[in-house]
Amino acid sequence: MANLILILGDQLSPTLSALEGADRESDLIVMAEVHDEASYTNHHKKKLVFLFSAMRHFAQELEQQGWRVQYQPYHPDNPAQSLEQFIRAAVQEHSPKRLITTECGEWRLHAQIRQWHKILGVHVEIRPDTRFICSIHEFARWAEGKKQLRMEFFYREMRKKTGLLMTPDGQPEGGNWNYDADNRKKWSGKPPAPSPFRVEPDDITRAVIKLVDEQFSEHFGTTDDFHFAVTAEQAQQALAHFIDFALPCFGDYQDAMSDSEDWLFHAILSPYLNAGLLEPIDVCEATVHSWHSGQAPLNAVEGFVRQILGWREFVRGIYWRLMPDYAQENRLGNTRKLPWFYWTGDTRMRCMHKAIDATYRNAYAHHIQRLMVTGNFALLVGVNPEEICDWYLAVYADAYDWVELPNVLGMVMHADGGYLGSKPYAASGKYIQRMSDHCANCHYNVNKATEGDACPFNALYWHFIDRHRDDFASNHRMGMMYRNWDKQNPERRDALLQRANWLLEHLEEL
Ligand code: FAD
Ligand code: DLZ
Repeated sequence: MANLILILGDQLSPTLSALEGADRESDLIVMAEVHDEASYTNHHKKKLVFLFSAMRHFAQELEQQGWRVQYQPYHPDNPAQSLEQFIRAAVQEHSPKRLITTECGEWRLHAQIRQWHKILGVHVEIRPDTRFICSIHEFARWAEGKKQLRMEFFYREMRKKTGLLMTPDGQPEGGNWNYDADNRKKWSGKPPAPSPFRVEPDDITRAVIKLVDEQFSEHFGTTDDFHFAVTAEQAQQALAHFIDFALPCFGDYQDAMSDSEDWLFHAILSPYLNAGLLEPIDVCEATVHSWHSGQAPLNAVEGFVRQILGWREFVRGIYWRLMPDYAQENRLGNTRKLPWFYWTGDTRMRCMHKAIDATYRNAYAHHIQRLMVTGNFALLVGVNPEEICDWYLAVYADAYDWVELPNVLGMVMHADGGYLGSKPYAASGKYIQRMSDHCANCHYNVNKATEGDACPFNALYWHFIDRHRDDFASNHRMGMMYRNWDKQNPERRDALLQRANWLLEHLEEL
């Protein structure tokens, strides 16, 4: 036999580099659902259903296209409980010339695969993941010598490289690189938010739902109402649905939160992008096309393209540049345990309850919920970065280490000392009030700060500012916060710190 080609659960793309030049007759594609990958974190049940079902559909499509595929469905008694055991058995059975794979998205697994040539006695060829717009090497060249990295400058380079939203003479369309100033509207219920794209589970998905309910019953979340796309064709339909119904308002309400709507005008495409059912460049091009055809405004399309061409590529570059040391960073010295209500949603803080409850039901929360609600709270109370990172890795259908870690450790927790972001996204309840209608339905009063029924975010915000003076007072983007803090009279400051200390001691009761 010629080669074994390993395709991982998030590599479900016909364009995968591991498949380039492969021979359908002599090469064998291997894919496996294994216990170790399904349980290295408390993966949400819907994430497991999505990934196993998408893997099974992809294997079936490959076979229909004439590829030879060896596929291991999950069973608790499988002899191979890890990818390494599975590949060992495949190597023994087929004696391939080489094992070919595409670089994987997690340091943990990457480190294992890099040892396989020694342990398994097979030549292992690891190819670059060409689905990303910026390669690991290209990013490293861009980042070389810079003390801090700024997404905005990287994004401009990517705009120039791809020509997306660029005029023929090399200028940004509309004259600006960024239209964020137009993208901060509160949503008051109008225009109505579209329903998310839905696919009813087919036989394969129903079998996987049963499997996950039986074998992973202890995992977070629910399989109820599973409606994600599980094939590339369906993911394309999800993209078309987004462009038709949500993209025109994506920019305006990008930062909004709602007490009654889980998805608002977001794309809900990250699980598909990250598993390979959609390619980032195709998604960007499709949305730019909708601007050219007058279907969506520039602020929406530019804002959306920036998320994928900018943020998505940027965080991946940072991950591979700084791992494995990055995962150990804790520059703010946080030690607090993750409050238990992150797993139950059982808290009277309405915004937290809503974000966690949506996460439990959907394996999804939109960016602002992740950043400014659950993330902001973890930052303000000083949760240990490892614990909060593990929570984010577990609970979202789109979560993989390469994208989750920089977002949580860098963007939310500022644990990398500001390498990824110039200032922490710390905010009081006022921000949540400005961007949502949660506060009107909350047990706590957002207009109070020191009283027993005051919004916890308020005093906790000032406690964060006070306790991190040495870290942030000289940051010019934080100067105003420190001036505001110092301006308050000493009694008020004491009362705020007392309230915050009480809250920190009673977090589980909030
Ligand atoms: P939209 O809001 O419609 O955005 C469009 C696309 O842009 C997304 O599908 C995604 O591919 C990309 N994108 C947007 N923001 C980011 C970003 N900051 N980093 C990378 N890609 C981005 N995204 C993940 O894919 N996986 C994660 O594990 C993940 N963890 C996050 C944790 C935290 C604390 C925060 C603040 C953000 C995280 N993000 C993560 C980024 C972002 O929240 C999700 O990509 C987005 O919510 C997915 O929903 P959507 O497809 O509706 O996105
Ligand atoms: C996330 C995940 C899960 C839950 N299960 C599998 C699996 O059974 N088999 C597999 O090949 N991959 C799985 N994955 C994805 C990997 O854990 C890992 O996150 C990615 O392959 C990194 O690129």
